[in-house]
Amino acid sequence: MPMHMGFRWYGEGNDAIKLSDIKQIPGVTSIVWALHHKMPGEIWTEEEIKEVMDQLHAYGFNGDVVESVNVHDDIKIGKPTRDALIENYKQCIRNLSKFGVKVICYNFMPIFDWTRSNLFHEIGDGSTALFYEKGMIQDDYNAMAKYILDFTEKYNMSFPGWEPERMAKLDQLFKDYATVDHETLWANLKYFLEAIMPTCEECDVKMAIHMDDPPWDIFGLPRLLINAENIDRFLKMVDHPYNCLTLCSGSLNADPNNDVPSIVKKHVDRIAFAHIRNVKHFDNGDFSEASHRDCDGETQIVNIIKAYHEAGYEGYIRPDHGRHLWNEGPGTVRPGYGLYDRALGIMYMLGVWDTLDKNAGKVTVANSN
Ligand SMILES: [Mn+2]
Repeated sequence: MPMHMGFRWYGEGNDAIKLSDIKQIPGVTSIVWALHHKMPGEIWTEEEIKEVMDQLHAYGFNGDVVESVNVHDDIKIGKPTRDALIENYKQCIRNLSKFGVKVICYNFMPIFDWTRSNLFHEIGDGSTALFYEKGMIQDDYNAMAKYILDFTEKYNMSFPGWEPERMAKLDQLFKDYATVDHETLWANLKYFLEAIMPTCEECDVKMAIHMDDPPWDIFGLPRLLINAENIDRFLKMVDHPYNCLTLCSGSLNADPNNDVPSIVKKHVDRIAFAHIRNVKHFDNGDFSEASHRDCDGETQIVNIIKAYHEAGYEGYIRPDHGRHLWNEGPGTVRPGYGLYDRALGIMYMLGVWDTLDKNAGKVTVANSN
C-alpha cells in the first residue's frame, strides 16, 4: 500500500475548486475536509458529516482526513470550562469515526493560527504567494489581525482559525492568555490529549498535531511545536500510538535550522499526515512560500519525499499551500489554496516517488481507496 495522496478542499459553496477538478489530478484519493462553519467547541453532527462524505464518495474519494477540528481557547488556557469542551471534542471524534475518518489534524497555537503579512505577494514571475515579513509581525497584533480580517471581509471568506467572532474579542483573548507561558501550555496540551486518547483508540482515529506556523513565539504568545527537540518532547509526553503529528515541512522550515528529513526518519511511525511545502528564505528573516520544486526553496523537498519513501510510509500526504497562478488571485481562490500550483506540486511529488519506486525495483501501484 503506497501513501495516500490528499488535496484540501473547503467544501461545496465555500471553495471555488470543484471535486470534479480535483478528480483530474493524477493520484489523489483523499479529500482533506472540514465543517468550516463550526466554531471551536461545537459538536459536528452525524447529518453534517454524512452530507460531506456523500459528496466525496460520489467522486470516488475518501474523507479519511479532517483538517481541522479546532481546539477551543478555554482548553488551551486551561479554564474550568475545558472539561465540558473536551467532552464535545470526544463526541466529534466518535461522530467522525462512524463515517470512516482516520486522522484529525488540529493545532494548539494560542489565539492565532498560521500568520502571514501578505497573502498575495508578487514573487517575480507573475505568480503570487503567501509572504512573511518579520518586521510586520512583532508588536501590533491588532494591525496584523486587521489586515487578515479586512481581506476576509472584502472577499467574503472565512479562514479557519481566524473566525471574526473570535478576532472581535482579541484584547480579551490576550488577557486570558496572559498567564499561559510555555510550561502551562505544555501541561494543558497534555491534559487535553490524555483525556481524549481512550476515545481515539476506541474509535481508531489518530490525533495529528500540526506544527506551529511560523515556528516561534509571536506577539508574546508561546508556541510549542517548533523544532525537533520539542517534537521529541511532545511524542514522549503522551507516548501513545494515537498521539501523532501532522508534519508540515513548510511550517517547520520557516526556521531554516529545522532539518525536516531527519525528523521524518526519526518519527515516521508517528506521522499520520504529511504536509509538503517549500520555503524560500531571505537574509533579514523574511520568507516566501515557493513552488514544490526542490531548488526553488530550502526545505529539501526531494530528501523529505525520499525519507518517506525509504520508510515505506503509508500515511496521508498532501501538497500544502501553493502559489497562485494563471489568473488565480484575491477573490478567485483562497490564499495558498489555488488549484494549479498544488496540482503541479502533486505531480512533482509523485514524479520523485515513482522514480524512487523504479530505482528500488518496485512496481508503482496506482493509488486507490
Ligand atoms: Mn501545513
